[in-house]
Amino acid sequence: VLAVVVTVTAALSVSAQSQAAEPLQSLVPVPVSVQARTGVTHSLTANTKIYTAPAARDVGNFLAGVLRPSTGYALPVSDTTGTPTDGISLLLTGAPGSVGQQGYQLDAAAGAVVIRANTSEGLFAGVQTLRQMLPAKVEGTTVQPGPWTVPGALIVDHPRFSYRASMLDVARHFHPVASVKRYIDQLALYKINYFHLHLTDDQGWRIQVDSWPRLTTHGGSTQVGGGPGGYYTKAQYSEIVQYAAARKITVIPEVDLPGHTNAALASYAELNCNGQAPPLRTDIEVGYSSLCVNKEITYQFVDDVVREIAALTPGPYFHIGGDEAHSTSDADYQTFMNRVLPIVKKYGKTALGWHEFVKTTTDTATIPQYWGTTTSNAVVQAAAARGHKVIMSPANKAYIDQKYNSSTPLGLSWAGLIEVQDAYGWNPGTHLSGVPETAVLGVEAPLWTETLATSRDLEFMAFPRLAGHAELGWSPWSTHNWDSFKVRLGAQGPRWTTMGINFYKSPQVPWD
Ligand code: TNX
Repeated sequence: VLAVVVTVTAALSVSAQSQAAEPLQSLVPVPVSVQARTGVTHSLTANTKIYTAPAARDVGNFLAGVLRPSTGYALPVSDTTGTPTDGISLLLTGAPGSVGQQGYQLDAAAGAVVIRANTSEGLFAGVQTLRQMLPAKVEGTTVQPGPWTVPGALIVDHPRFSYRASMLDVARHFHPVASVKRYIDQLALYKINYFHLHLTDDQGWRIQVDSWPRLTTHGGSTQVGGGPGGYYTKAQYSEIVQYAAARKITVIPEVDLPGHTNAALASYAELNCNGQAPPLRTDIEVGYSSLCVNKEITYQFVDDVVREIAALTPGPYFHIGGDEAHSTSDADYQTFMNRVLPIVKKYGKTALGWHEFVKTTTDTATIPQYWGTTTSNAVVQAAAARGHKVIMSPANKAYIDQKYNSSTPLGLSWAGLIEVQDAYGWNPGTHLSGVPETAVLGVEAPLWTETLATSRDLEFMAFPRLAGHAELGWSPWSTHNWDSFKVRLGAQGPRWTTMGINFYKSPQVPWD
């Protein structure tokens, strides 16, 4: 009995003590360096002002947009060219060199919070850290009682990899613009800076192409399970691109070719080798469809599609798919890519593709996305040796559409059951033999939607694993530690609850 009493007392005093320091120990992704200013705090008040370098006004407005609803404060945003001694400043001067193009320094002192970076992207990353230093209720959409206290600290931080992404499949189940924006908001929380949009597949074509209108009017008219499907108009796609850009996220459109094309083949008979349009498909088979490699119209089609979508896409990348082309012969696949990769280049974009496409090219500007389940892959290893950068999405680790365990109600399981610790337990810089860290562009977590129809479904599969992949992409490997991560992850729970995120309450995580 005595022992129990002592233990409880100790536990209470630890948690009481850790109240003030807690946010600094709860950051995801964990920063490169955090020095607590012991005994120092900074409080937001009704008089707090936000000051920004003129070129970072948008980041200041974003921060004000996060803080105003819950604090109820006015938080006026104004330009500064100096170093204010009050409020929150977002400055493009004076950052240490180590923060590079995407990192930041955050100095929280009693008088002022000052974030410095070399770019507005860096400031935006610093703002995400500041959000996590405030109480979880700061994420509320209605006025909450304070106090709004930030622990005193000096944080210097930058990412391990420049590319940190998630993919959303809007083809298997269509996800409307509002759902896509909601997901983009969630990516921004964890410093993810690319959003890969899987726009086409066997079950649906989701982006308007003026020169081939039936792609959407017919090819977009259904989805897995036979529901009504849908598609984005060009204006809606641009709205998504702009919304992401305001969160320092670059959109990468994917048009999956030459397989995964039943929706296109069903929309235009002339794209089929036999001249006959197949019916639309609402099942989840893969590997049965292929564009007709030996018809010239196929390349007119690809040219039109790439031209129209590239014109709406300010980012540097265009993803051409290339996966599971099981009904395209190897020779045809080679012929097809030899024609298609130059089209992507002609419209000013760098080609990304699922890793198998890289066997067809020696252009080291192109980027394979590894999605296999083994730790050695000859095609990708050879590409890395030639000088290609590789995106790491090993399906048995990074696929956030896979079930957590055998009773997970949503998701698939072909790549394995992936609990939170499994998702976190790999090193992108050593995972694939012959693909050293220097050859890795970054990490991407794909969210396929054969079984996912709503935002609640997306969230249940993405959270909490997405936060782990974000940390694998951002934080130095020297900080990698499951016991530390699971506690920091548990501290995200109240934030997600406040934001209405439907997350999986994994028993592996000590949820706050
Ligand atoms: C494989 S991964 C696919 C997708 C499926 C996914 C489901 C890849 C490049 N292709 O077509 O949606 O598995 O997990």
